Amino acid sequence: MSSLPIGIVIPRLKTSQDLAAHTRCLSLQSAQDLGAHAHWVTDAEGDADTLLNQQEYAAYLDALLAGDYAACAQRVQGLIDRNVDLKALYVQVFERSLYDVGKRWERNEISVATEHLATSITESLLTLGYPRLFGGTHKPFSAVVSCVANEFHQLGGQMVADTLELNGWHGYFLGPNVPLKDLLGFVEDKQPDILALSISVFFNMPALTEALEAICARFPALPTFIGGQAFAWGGSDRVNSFPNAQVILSLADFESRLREIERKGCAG
Ligand code: B12
Repeated sequence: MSSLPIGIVIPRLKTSQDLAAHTRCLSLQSAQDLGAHAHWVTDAEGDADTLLNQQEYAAYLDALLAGDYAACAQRVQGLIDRNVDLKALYVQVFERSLYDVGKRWERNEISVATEHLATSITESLLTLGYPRLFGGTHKPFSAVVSCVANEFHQLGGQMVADTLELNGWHGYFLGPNVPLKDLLGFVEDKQPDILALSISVFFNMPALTEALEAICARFPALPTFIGGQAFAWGGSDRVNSFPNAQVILSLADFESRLREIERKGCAG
């Protein structure tokens, strides 16, 4: 633990007790997992108010929890009109608010119905950025994005697919709960440059491992990136041990990998 740059990765944890509490509640298994979790700690808590200040964010979250689509859409459209970075919008507003929704649901402060409503409003809000997202020209690169079998959390995967489009890649997003044999068949058919998998709940790790075994056997040269909140509970070492598989937790790091692949593709 002593080699972990805590001051850098978890800037918003104020005391060592905060850190201990987070570590306890998540049963983090390694420094790498803790570093991974820092992504969610920093994005979901604290005052990440680059796009929205605390007051604006609180108003947005209240509107989301109240099911007030128009108020949320007005706030988001205002940001899009200011030409903000869509990834920042995704992380600082959509991801952050859904993590806050999740916390309230976990504490029984809101019903499943309210959580579903907030999620469905957020899914609709993504489309406000689509005129900008799909307006550009495409590079000759493509990716398949999918949730593993039994994984129903699809917004992270959708954001990954949108990040591909933002970067001029063609993204095929298959959505939630994709059976392994169908995923393999689709990859065979499309021959993408990369595969990206999303996993949110830790109990789906066996499905992910099974998928990686099959993917490595059938497509040994296919770079496969895996991300999602499940890694806050561990598992990244196991996933990284597969050839060509790599855990990537943020959209920014994912973009860096796209750049690398573009460079290699152009050079080769
Ligand atoms: C909405 C929601 C649901 C919805 C999902 C609907 C939908 N259309 O997606 C439904 C109702 C289906 C659901 C079900 C369940 N859920 Co739920 N859910 C949520 C909630 C509130 C929001 C999820 C979300 O969209 N987040 C926002 C997205 C944008 O964040 P993200 O997925 O982390 O993605 C970001 C990054 O991780 C990254 N990323 C993600 N994937 C990838 C992939 C790559 C390659 C890369 C580079 C990056 C990347 O990019 C994104 C942007 O930064 C979360 C709370 C939370 N903390 O997220 C709980 C949460 C994920 N759910 C949870 C649970 C427990 C469940 C259930 C087990 C509940 C139950 N008892 O039935 C089931 C499991 C269903 C299943 N088999 O999958 C827990 C998971 C905890 C754990 N131990 O794993 C959470 C954290 C809630 C909590 N606080 O306890 N849920």
